[in-house]
Amino acid sequence: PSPIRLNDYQPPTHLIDQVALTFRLDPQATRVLSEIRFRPNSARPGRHDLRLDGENLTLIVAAVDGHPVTATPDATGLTLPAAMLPDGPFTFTAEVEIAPAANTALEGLYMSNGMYCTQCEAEGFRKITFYPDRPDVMAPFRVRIESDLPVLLSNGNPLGQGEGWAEWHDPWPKPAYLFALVAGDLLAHSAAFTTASGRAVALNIWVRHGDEGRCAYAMDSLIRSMRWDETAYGREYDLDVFNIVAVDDFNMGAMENKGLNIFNSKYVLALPETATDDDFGRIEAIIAHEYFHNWTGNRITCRDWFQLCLKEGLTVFRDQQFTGDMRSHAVKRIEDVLTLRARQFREDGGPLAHPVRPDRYVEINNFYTATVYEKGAEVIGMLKRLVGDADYARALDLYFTRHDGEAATIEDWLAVFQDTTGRDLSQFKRWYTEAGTPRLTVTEDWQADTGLFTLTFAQHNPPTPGQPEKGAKVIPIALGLLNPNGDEVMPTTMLAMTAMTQSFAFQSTADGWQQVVAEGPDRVPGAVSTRPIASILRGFSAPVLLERDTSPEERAFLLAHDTDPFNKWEAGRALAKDVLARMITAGATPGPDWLDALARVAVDDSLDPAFRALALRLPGEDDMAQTLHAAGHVPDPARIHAARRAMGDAVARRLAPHLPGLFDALAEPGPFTPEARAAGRRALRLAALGYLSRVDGGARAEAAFRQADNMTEEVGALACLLDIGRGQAELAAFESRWGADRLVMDKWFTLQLLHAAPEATAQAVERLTAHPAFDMKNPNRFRAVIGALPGNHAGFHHASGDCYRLLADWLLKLDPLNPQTAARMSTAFDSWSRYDADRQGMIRDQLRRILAVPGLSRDLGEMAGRMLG
Ligand code: BAL
Ligand code: ZN
Repeated sequence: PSPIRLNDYQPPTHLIDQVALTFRLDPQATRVLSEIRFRPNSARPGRHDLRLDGENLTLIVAAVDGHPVTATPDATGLTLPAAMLPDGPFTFTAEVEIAPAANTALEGLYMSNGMYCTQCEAEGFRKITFYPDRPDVMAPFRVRIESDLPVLLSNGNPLGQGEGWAEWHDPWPKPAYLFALVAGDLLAHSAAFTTASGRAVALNIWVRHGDEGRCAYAMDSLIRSMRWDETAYGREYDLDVFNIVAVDDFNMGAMENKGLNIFNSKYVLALPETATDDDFGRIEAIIAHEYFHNWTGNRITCRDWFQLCLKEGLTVFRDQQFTGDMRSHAVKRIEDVLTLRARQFREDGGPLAHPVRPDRYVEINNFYTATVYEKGAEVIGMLKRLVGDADYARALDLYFTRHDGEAATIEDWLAVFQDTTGRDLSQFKRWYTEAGTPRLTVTEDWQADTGLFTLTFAQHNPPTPGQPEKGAKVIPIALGLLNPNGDEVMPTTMLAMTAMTQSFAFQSTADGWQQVVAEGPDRVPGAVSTRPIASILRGFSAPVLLERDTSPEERAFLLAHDTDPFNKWEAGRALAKDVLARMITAGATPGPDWLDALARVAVDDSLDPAFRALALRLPGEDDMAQTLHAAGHVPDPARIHAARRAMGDAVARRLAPHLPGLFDALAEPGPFTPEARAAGRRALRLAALGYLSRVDGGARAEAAFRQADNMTEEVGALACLLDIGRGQAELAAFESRWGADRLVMDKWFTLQLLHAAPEATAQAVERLTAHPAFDMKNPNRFRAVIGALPGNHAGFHHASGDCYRLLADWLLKLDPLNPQTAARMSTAFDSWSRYDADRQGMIRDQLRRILAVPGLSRDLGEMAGRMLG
């Protein structure tokens, strides 16, 4: 199929003033009655046909102002010729039939465990009824649901309900992708919220019977999110009710439908004994994310799907700010950068690279990517750093007032910053339109006689598919300077790089170190000083690959002294990656300097335990493959695996004297609480247990598994045992304890795959997919096994190629049922060009095999085609 292009955008021919829908629910034959009040759009002068999208719909009857429509639908919709449409407003009515029980793609109206639910973003509404299914057509909706099920929900406020029916009205004009409907035998966990201006809001989290006791943390997160958006952004909730529904079968994490968020149950349900600290953290973040969409996404939506980052980048940025405020900004930043590098840098460096605002797509579902979401958030962070907090706040206020109720574009977004600050953002806009991760190199110059310290940066913007050449980007570089004694002598200063090569000079003055004009009359006479140590790109101020020729001593110095927590961690990370790279490529062994530096961090009680846990985490194998490839090596997965294990053993031996004390001292007294302080202590305790298991043969981990009273420690101890090749009895005990709990069993599946030995990974896939509890129709379970496979880097890339074949087999099995999830999982193949010719050939063979299958979905076809290039 030919791609849809941004440049071809045309405003809609018709707008909608009002939608009324009636659903007569039935698993095999649901009837959807629609009454849509259209009017011609003055932005498209003249008379136009009206194109209505519609897929897999059986049209029973349709009419315009009561006159039957004779046109017949085609495979993608129905065209009402201009000649049969009145000149002014008119009402289109239709009755269609759909079969929710047969809908395994989980787009449109479908069923999950006897419950009806919808997923309409991006283009699912066209599977419900004929409609202009595009985000720039916004309308208020009235919905009537008829069903015997006890709980019947839709968007907006309840209008009324009776035996077998309920009616809802959403007064806020919205695009069809924000429509939602739920019907089921559900129970609510309820609470109340009063907005800053005094509106009483009923809050409900709807779940299946038996799950109502697992909603407290999600509700608490929702209430904190609602309050935070009022104080941080001045945004209040705008309906009388806010409903959340948890559903087991869901393609995404959650969906921000107006007033009726639908969530993957994984991101709602949590008890200490069933959910890990990471689960609690994700629940808090995703509840916040979906809630924040109420303003950034719903009240102001996207003009077209090319603008997806307008709502997603901004909403991710907002949820990152929220988590930082709730927990720790330093830890959150490190975690976000780890994710960015693992997912987005990988994407940006391969065949799937695309701009934050893509300019073409075949299937929009394939663009819910790390680039649109995570890099989209980074771009907003850079904008905020460049204009400063006060101007960012003023620009956001203008955005909310200027575009409320509209479907906006990235141009609109940048215009509010230009209008607020007077800055020209045309160069900055390249971050939205050009793909690829810039490489930033830095060289230092020190003039002892003048005391002038100069940093010269050069940016290189590598070619990406369809974009061979690129201009200079605006790169905010946060810089601090330290004296050799470890004192900070210049606090964080934001440098704005705008040229391909640019120098910044600094000098010690009576007021400390300052940026100076290197050449020119306003140069300050230099005071006698010593060469400073630069802390560059503090807080990871731009999503670039910083290439700096630094000595291990300087890195160790920054690890010990940097006042910027991100760069302190980054220095340790860079040291570890250097050591590991030498182990992989030159057979080196870790030297005492690095091991001692790591040990000092591990036992430094002045540091946040969560930070120490992150510092103790070794670089991942995929990360090392990416790094080695970027440095011009061909990564060998088996060597990377062996070296990383040897590195872990060396760390364990060096830390051994400290580990039992660390492990014991970090035991949390009293009952489990999910808050960040306790979670950070558990993270460090488990990091210690991981290394301890390598020296004590797993004795402590076995005891910790038996004694665990929370899932974090239960699954953490089990992972320690599997990591050293033990834990079979514990796996069996875990299964017999949790066999009936789908969410917990997902962890059981994933753990076994992640910890399978490289040569046994293919067998693990075969064994786990043959397990009676493996259900490919449940996206969580499919992701828990097949989606986890690339996380075992050495296993997935085993020289036999067995796992490549298995992944392709499973993608082809899933594709006819659920193309969206199949396409998402196929990205495991996107890193093929890093590896040796044999592996490249085997992966490309699998991609060709996929492409050759008749009837392949548009989703998987587009992905396989792009990966092959
Ligand atoms: N809009 C799709 C799910 C999310 O990003 O919130
Ligand atoms: Zn979102």
